[in-house]
Amino acid sequence: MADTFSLQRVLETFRSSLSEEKEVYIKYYIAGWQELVAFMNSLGSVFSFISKDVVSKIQILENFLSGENRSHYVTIQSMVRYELENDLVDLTKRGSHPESGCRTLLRLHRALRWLELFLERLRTSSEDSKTSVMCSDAYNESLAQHHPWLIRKAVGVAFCALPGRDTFFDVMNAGDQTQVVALLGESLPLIAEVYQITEDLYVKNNLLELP
Ligand code: 1PW
Repeated sequence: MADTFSLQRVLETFRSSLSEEKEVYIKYYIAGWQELVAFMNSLGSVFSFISKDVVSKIQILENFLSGENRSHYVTIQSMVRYELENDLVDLTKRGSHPESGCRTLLRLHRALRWLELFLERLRTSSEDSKTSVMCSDAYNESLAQHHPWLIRKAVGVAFCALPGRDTFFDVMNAGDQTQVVALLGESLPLIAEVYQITEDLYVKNNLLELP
């Protein structure tokens, strides 16, 4: 992973994450998140508490990917099957498996929805739109419902410190605004598809409320 963010690379990693059978490769899913962390870090230190949590979630999943049971952690589908069949998930309250792959990935999955909503707003925004408003609208519509008051407050403060729309487009490193908008138009359906496949899997297995 390079230090500078590139929207193009995010697109490529999410594209690589879908198998022909429409399963989601965990390796590329977290690679996509690593790119997004680089992006958050380029936005300044107010985002560091947000990226820290994402980094620790990525780390938990990476440990599974390189651990002795790694053959079960190739796709999100195989992970869910394996962890459920072997009682490795705390289903109703936190117990002996507080850091299962299923509950860890669920946190990233919820955040991905926020990202999707935000990027869609950015794509269709006009020059006078405010990034902080787009960010918090997307957040309130998605992730906020899963966060306690204190986190919602802290996230709100971070959003206020976001750079303006022009800077945002620059940081994406994908050419002028027209090109960024085009690339967003291309990448959003992919992110949405990865999100929806994961969502359907979690619904089917009744995993959307994992503690
Ligand atoms: C501008 C681009 C940024 C894109 C990334 C957005 C990610 C937003 C994640 C917000 C994290 C806020 C601080 C941490 C909260 C955790 O309590 C929470 N984690 C997440 C990812 O929502 C829940 O994890 P937990 O406490 O149940 O382990």
